[in-house]
Amino acid sequence: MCNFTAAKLYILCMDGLEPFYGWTVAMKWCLCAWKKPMKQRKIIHVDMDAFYVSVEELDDPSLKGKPVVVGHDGPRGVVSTANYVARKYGIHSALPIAMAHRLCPKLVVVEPHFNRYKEVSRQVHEIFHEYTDLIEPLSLDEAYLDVTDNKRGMDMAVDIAREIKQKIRQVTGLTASAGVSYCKFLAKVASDFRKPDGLCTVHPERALDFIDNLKVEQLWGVGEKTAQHMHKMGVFTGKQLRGLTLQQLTTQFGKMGRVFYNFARGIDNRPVVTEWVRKSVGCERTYLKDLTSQEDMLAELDILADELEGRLARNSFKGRTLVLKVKFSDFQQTTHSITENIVIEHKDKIMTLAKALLDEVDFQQKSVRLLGITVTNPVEEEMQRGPVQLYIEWPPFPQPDEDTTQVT
Ligand code: TTP
Ligand code: MG
Repeated sequence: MCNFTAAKLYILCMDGLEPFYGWTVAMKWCLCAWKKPMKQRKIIHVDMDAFYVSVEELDDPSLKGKPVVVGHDGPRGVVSTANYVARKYGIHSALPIAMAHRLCPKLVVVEPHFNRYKEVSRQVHEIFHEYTDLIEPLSLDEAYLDVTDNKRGMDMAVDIAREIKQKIRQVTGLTASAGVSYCKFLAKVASDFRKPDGLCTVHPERALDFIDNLKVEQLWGVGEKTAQHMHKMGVFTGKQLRGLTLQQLTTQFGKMGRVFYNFARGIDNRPVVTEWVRKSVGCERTYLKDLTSQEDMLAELDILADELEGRLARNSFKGRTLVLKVKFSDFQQTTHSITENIVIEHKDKIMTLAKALLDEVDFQQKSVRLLGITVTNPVEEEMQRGPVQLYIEWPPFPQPDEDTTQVT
């Protein structure tokens, strides 16, 4: 990307900040860009294919070719992941195992072996480290790699991605899919594009065409609720999203509106963050028997609040927002949140807020299978231990707060 274009993009991204701050930083950055050519970033997103279940097939080859899921085979069990044979029957992660059995009577259910998954994940990370130390793990089977300045001095990120895939196969016997682009969101979408065993590159010049054809659901931060909201506005694709003004988007989606505005234009300057920053602490329980009375729910919330207080203390986590998650017997779920001026750390406070949030829930006479409470919205000092940023200091990136409740 030429410096001038990059500078323009930067200013575009800054325009919601305090005008003085935004322009001062932008001018400083322009001067730096003038002196020093800015490299376009090269990001790879690697995602193992049907991870848990592929490890199980590796360890028990008799499973190969059969429809298999990993999960606890009980009335309350849910599918952790399904192999590609089972997916043909419409079986997917988070589906109740009982329903999966109905969709595919020959289904094999395997109990999870988390230590094995961790071991394989470590092997995969050793391979990543042969190329770069700028690795952001998203889960055991997924990570972003910034390979702009890689250890091998390789020019083409796609060559690195190809080598990494080959090595993963040699070392672990498993396949991974990889996406390559100049930013995280496009690399992630690309890794999903040709799964399994896929490799897909989104070149900067092709980014807008690629985005045009994406469904809004494929954008980072667009969960079910936001997608429905967009659909109601007649927006289904990246191209249609680009047709909305910044003001329209921020009016409808708050701070995430700016993120969507930028994504629709192929702008995503989130750095690859090597140091993990905790953004929430929470706990949840799925009940063996659905809860029907307010009294039972409060009793369970009391237990959760106790546990949450302990977890907050153990993690030295200080946050100001409490999120209540309620999953109903029909698997619909709702989240309600409340933000305080002070840090939420003690059980009494948690319970007062949780009760108030429970009062807001519209149960529609449904019983409850899961309750969860989470403290999010970390206070500044927590964030300051923060992420390692690359190249330039960007303004803080807003988090999606509407759809996603992170329960850790
Ligand atoms: P994913 O990468 O989402 O799924 P996957 O690797 O099984 O399949 P894909 O080929 O589509 O990438 O998740 C990685 C692992 O995380 C998955 O193997 C099991 C676990 N997991 C759960 O336990 N519950 C879930 O709801 C999801 C989505 C994943
Ligand atoms: Mg995966």
